[in-house]
Amino acid sequence: MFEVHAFSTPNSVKVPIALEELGLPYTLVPVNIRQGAQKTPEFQALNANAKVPVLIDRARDLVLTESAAILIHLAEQTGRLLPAVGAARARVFEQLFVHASGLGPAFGNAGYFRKLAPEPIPAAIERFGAEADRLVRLLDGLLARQQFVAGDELTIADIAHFGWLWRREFAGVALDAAPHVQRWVDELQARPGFERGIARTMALAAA
Ligand SMILES: N[C@@H](CCC(=O)N[C@@H](CS)C(=O)NCC(=O)O)C(=O)O
Repeated sequence: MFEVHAFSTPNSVKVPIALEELGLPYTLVPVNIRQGAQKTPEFQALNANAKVPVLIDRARDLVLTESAAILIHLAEQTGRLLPAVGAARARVFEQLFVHASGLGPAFGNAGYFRKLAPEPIPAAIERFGAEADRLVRLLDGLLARQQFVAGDELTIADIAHFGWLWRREFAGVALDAAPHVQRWVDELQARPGFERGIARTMALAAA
C-alpha cells in the first residue's frame, strides 16, 4: 500500500494516474497548498522542499519527493510503463528531463505571472508564455509521428507531460495549433486509469 501526499495540482495528479494505470493500491492525504499546508513542520518533515507530491512506500521504508522520481520508482516496482533497457528506455528519460527542466517550469511560471503575481510584468508573461507554447509545438511534432511522447507505447513520460497539459488553462496554453497534442490528451483522458486518477486528485480540493 502506498500513501500519496498531494493536492489538486498538475504535479500531484501524475502520481494517482500512475498508481491507477499500474493497478497499485494507495491512499491519498490532502495537503492544501492554498492554505499553506506545505509549509508546516509536519509536512516539511516529509519534504524539506515544501512541495507536493510526496510518496510514502512503507514496504521499502522510503519517503520520495519529485514527481519524476516517484514515477520512475513506481514503474520499476512493476516493470511497466518504463522499458527495462536500451533506446526505448533512453527516450522515456529524455522526455522526463524535458518535462522536469523545461515544460513543467515554463507552464508553472507562465501561470504564476498570468494569474498570481502581485503586479503584472509583461516581459515575464511573454517570456514564459512563449516558452510554454514552443514546448507544446515540440510535443506536437513528436506526436505527429508516434502515438505517445516516447514512442508507440504508453510510458511514465506521457503521465509526466499530461499533468501540466491537463492544467494548461492556468498557463494560458491553448491547443488550437497543436492538433496532435489535442489527440493525445483526448486519448489519455479517456483511459479508465487516467479518469480515476484525475477524479481522486480533484476530490482533494474538496477534502
Ligand atoms: N519538481 C517538483 C515540483 C513540485 C511542485 O512545484 N509542486 C507544487 C504544486 S504542483 C507545490 O507544491 N507548490 C507549493 C509551493 O511551491 O509552495 C515535482 O515535479 O514534484
